[in-house]
Amino acid sequence: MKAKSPAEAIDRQGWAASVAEAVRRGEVGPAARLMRDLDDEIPGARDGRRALFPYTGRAHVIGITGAPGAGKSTLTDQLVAAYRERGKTVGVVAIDPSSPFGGGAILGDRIRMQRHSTDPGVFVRSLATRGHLGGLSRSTGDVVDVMDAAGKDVIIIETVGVGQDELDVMRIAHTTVVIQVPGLGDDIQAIKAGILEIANVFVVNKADLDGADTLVHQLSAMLHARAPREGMSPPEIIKTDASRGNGMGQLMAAIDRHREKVRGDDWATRENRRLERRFLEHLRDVLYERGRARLVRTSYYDKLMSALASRAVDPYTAADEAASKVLGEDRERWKTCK
Ligand SMILES: Nc1nc2c(ncn2[C@@H]2O[C@H](COP(=O)(O)OP(=O)(O)O)[C@@H](O)[C@H]2O)c(=O)[nH]1
Ligand SMILES: [Mg+2]
Repeated sequence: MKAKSPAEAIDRQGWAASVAEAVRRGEVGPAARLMRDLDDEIPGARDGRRALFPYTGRAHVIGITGAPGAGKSTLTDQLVAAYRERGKTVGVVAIDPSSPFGGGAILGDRIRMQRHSTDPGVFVRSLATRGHLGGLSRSTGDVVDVMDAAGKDVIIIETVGVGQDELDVMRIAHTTVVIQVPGLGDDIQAIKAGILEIANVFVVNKADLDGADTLVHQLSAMLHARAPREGMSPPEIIKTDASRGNGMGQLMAAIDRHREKVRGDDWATRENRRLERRFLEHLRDVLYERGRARLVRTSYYDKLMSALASRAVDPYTAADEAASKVLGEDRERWKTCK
């Protein structure tokens, strides 16, 4: 980026402060624009994010995951309604399986969410999975921060239900809800190992269909068979029929109980660890981007690539040496080429 003149810098700070103020007052336009600019990685949006950050950390963030078709959107919509009835304001981050130009699934979700669109207590934002590494969790974290600073009490993240990005995204949530549905045969096998580790509440949705009780029993047996983590009771299992809104009260109560549990003694430590993890994720990206940019411009890089091509060096040694070079470590370590 070009160096900014002092006047420009002051301007930008002034702009960021006014955006932050508008977002905190709950103005929808500035919040929506900031979310969009952060998702598009517009450099100026970072100033807005910086100005907002001190006002984040209040909302309870709920992640909802489960296979496509399990009823995540239906359940999210019902939860929004139920929280609104309790007077809570809600943000929804819907992670979209298709490109922004796609159709189908998103359109259905939009129509479903429509009934909340005129409610100032609800903010819905969808994010496209563009398949970029780490980008999804960054965008999700950014959007959650903006909604949090805007004063939303509860923020629900609805994920796609497939892919590795999923786990990173779910780590942003304080309470992770994993949805299972009966009738998929050997469903338990379909639970991803990582998801099991991060599930705080299980929902057996479509409880109106056959096999719901069997699934509850299977899940319960599986959860009790696992070695319990220090002082943690196994996740609760709640039956819902999201299409009719049944079970929402029980689900909210289970989420509340989990919330109370995590807001206990270790809350500050956990939150600090969460922030550290987020910092380290970005550090990884930033170091890689900058290091790579710095490296590829050098003649050293060309030499290293030639050495690699002739198999004089293996990719691991080459990467190790290149890292030493970028980090300005001892020249002795650049054994392959100088
Ligand atoms: N029978 C039944 N169908 C449901 C229930 N919840 C959702 N559905 C239906 O399942 C389909 C997929 O729901 P959707 O919320 O889009 O799933 P998502 O892909 O996980 O977001 C839709 O046709 C819903 O109407 C339920 O509790 N019972
Ligand atoms: Mg959906």
